[in-house]
Amino acid sequence: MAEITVGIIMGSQSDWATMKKAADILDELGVAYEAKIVSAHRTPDRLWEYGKTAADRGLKAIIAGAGGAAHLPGMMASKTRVPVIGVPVQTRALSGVDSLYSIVQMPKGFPVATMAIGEAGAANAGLMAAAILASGDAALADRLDAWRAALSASIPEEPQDG
Ligand code: RP5
Repeated sequence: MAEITVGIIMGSQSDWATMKKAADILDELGVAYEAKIVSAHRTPDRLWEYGKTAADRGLKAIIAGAGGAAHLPGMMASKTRVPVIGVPVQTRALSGVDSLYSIVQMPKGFPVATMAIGEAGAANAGLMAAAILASGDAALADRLDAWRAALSASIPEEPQDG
């Protein structure tokens, strides 16, 4: 079985519908990952343990999604040197602007690579994790190049009616 190099973590089961878009991309690109519920507020000890062991377990990127007062990506970045890619989950009350601001405004020293709000951000997080891994994995680099070329090829030159 392929070594797990990407961790997808999220604050709640309710985030999975969004975060699955990251998992789908990793599946398409043949990247092994794990998906876990790790809440900054509800399971802080789980968060700490995950961050403490992430590098030694061989993780090369962590995709962290949360909504509202979304502290998970930033707290994870404070606990591990493994690059953290943050996904602001869209909320009902503030449409995810709360999540975005919570994730993007990190103080100097502990960066979180922050994606767009919602499903597009989650999919891009998968692509970003793959791009990080591709710098040391030629076969994955080829698969990522092919994925990007296929996307470009799927865009028509002219708009169609209807
Ligand atoms: C955050 O609160 C989670 O990341 C989720 O986006 C949000 C709502 O969680 P639930 O109340 O649906 O569990 O911690």
